Amino acid sequence: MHSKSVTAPKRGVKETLYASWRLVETPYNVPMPESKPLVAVIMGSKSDWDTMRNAVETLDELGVPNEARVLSAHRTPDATAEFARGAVDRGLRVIIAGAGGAAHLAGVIAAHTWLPVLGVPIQSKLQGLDSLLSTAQMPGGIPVGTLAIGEAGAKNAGLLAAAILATSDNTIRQKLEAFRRRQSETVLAAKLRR
Ligand code: RP5
Repeated sequence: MHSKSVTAPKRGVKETLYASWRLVETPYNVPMPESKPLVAVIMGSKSDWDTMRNAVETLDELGVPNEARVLSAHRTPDATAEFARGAVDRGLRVIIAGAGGAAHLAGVIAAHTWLPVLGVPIQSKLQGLDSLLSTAQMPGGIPVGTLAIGEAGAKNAGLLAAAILATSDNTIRQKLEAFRRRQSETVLAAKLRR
C-alpha cells in the first residue's frame, strides 16, 4: 500500500492520539490535517475506494475540507455507530456513505445522527441493483439521500454535499457556481466529427 508521511500541525497529546490516523496519507485514508473536515466520505470496504475517490476528488476540487475512511456496517458495527454518534461534535456537516451488495452502511450511519447522509450504491456482482435498493429503501423517519450507482453517484454525492454547504458558505457557493459554468462551457464547446 502506498503511504506518505505528511507534516503534523502542533497538537496536544490527546489530539495527536485521536488524529493520528489522519496524519498518514494512504489511498484509503485521505487526510486534510490543515482544515477541519466538513464532509466525511465513508465506505464499507477498501475495494470501494476506486468509486468513492470520485466523491473525494470532487470535494477537493471545490475546496471542501473532507476526510475519508473505511467503516463497515457489518464488519465494524461498533466503530461505525461511534463515528456516526460523534460526527456532529467533530464539526462534520454532511456524511457520504458508499457500500455495495447488502448495502446497509448509509442507513446505519443515518440511524445514529441527524446530519444529512448521502448514500452511494457501489457497482456489485448484481450490477449495483442490490446496493441501490438496500441504500434507497429506508423506512420513513430515517432518510438517506441516495445517488446513482457507481462513479457518477460518488461524484454527484460530492457535488450535493457541496451544494448543501453552499447554502450557508459563500466561498463554496462561488466554487460550485464556477464548476457549473465550466461544465456548461465544456459541453457547449464540444465538436463532433462527421
Ligand atoms: C460491502 O461489501 C462493501 O461496501 C463492498 O462494496 C462489498 C464487498 O466488500 P469486500 O468483500 O470487497 O471487502 O460491505
